[in-house]
Formats: sequence, structure tokens, C-alpha cells
Amino acid sequence: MKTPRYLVEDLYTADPSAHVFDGKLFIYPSHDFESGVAENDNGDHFNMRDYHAYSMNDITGEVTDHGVILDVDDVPWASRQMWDSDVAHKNGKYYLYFSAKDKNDVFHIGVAVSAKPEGPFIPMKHPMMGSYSIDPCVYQSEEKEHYILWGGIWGGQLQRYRDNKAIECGGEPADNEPSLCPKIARLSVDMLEFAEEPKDLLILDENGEPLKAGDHDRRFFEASWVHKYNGKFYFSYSTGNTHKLCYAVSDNLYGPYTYQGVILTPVVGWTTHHSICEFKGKWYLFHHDCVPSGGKTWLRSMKVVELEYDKDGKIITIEGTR
Ligand code: FUB
Repeated sequence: MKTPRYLVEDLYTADPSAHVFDGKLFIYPSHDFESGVAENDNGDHFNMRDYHAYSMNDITGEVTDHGVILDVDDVPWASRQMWDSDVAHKNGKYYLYFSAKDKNDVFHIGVAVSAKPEGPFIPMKHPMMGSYSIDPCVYQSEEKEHYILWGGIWGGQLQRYRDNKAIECGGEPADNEPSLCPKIARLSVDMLEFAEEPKDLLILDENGEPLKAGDHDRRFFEASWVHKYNGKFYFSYSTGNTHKLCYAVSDNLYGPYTYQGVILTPVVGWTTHHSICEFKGKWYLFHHDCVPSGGKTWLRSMKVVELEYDKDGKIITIEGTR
């Protein structure tokens, strides 16, 4: 799978989160559609209403669409913009973590539960207590603890918070100040809430200094993902307005992480978003671009390509325009 493969042709899909459950590959993307909302810096044109789940027995094989697994109308607290999501498994139950705006247009993270990885998922009545911003991903440790990571600036509203509290005049730090960090928290035993106060996941440069807010080529924007390779944690993310997928590594899940480089150069479209998953002995990068829609930034299509490391564990950069 050295040549990228588009996975779905009949719907627009983005932000794919891939996991292997019971030997089968499951993918949980956002579901883009033409809602007619004008494009702006808040991302209002990403006006998604529901999620589908997909599965594959083989990376080159058939992709099964399991249909709608959660609809905004079934989430009592949500109003619009069902953005990036992820799914975790514990004790025979599957937990869908998703970003959505509440009735006051504030982003939170919701949880929905199912007995099957393909759903449908039943949402909780309230968002996770103390949750804010977007783009959750869940990492299961070797000790079977689960951790949630998230955050996104600009339309993702992370700049409206400091120390997990909303601030009166939300904004990004000055260019020479440390950039805003993605967040991490251990999940509660029942998987429905944070088990601790969320912490900053720090990304350092080659001199051990936090990446600066003005370093748009490297600083965190959105799209958190964690995987472990050869005993090290790899935190990967999007740089947003410079359109790259980058990564940083650490010996500890909580960091600090040290910036390493680019995983994927800019794709056709504005956003770039991904997951990294090992399946049948190979590593894959799931991501999206806007080629099939003719470049419409709000109509994206998910794809997969093999991801390779060099002998030192560095990820070999993939060209986004391939
Ligand atoms: O799909 C909506 C938003 O676009 C996601 O939540 C972001 O990461 C970006 O891909």
C-alpha cells in the first residue's frame, strides 16, 4: 500500500480515526456534506450532522459502511458541527468521543456508548464535565488505562481557555510566547469523565524550549493522535494554517515531547487530519484531502497509505499531493 487509496466514494469523509478491534480494522471519520454554509476562519462550513463507521478485513479489501452511528438530533446537548471523533474499547463496550457545539455555540466533547464497534452509539445526556475545544483521541496504555488527548485553536476555540478555565478575552499568546498546548487527561474507570485535571502536553524544540506561538510551521493547531513505536510515544498533530502533519516524541505519554519533523506535506484542501495505526504487521497513515470534490475545502475524502520509519525510528515524510 505505497500508493494512497481513497476509501469511500459515495460520501465525503474526513478526520479518520483508525483502530483494530477483534482483528478487524475500524475507521471512524467525520461525515462532510454540502450544507451551504459560507467558508470562514471559524470553520462554520464544516457543518456536519452525523457519523458513520467503516470496517475492513484487509487494507486492500472491501470497505463496509455500517451506516449512521450517531446523529446530532439524538444528542440532547449538541446543536451543530459534529467534528472529529475517536472510539475506545473497554470490557466489551465501545466509547465514541466526539466534538460538537452546544446550544450556545461552545465546543465540548461528548461520549456515546455501544456494545459493538460498528454502533449505533447511545449518547450521554451531557458533555464530559469540564470538557472544551475539539478533536479528541483516546490512547490505551499497556496497563489498560485510557487517556484522552484533545484541543484545537481558531475555530476549535482552545484560545478561549487557560488552565482549563474560560477566559474573558480569549486569544492566542504573542508570537514570542509559548504556543497553546494540546491537553491530556486520564479517563475515569467508567470511561465517561476525566479522572484528573487536564494537563498541558508540552512540545519542545531542538533546544528544549517550548515551541512558540509564532512558529506556525511547527506549533500545535489541532488533530491530536498518539501511538507507540519501539517503546517511544509519538504525538502527531496538524499545524493548521501551514497545513502540515507533524510529530514529536517522548519517553512518557504526558511528555514533554520533542519536535521531530513532518509526516505529511500539505494536501489539496485547507485542513489536514489523520490517525496512525498498525494493522497486520504494517503501519498506516489515515488522512484526507479534497481532490475528489475538486478542491472544496469542506468536502473531504479519507485515504490510507503505508507509513514507514527509518532505522532510528524517524517517520519518513509522505508527500501530500501524491
Ligand atoms: O472536520 C472538522 C475539523 O476540521 C476537525 O475537527 C479538524 O481537525 C479539522 O480537520
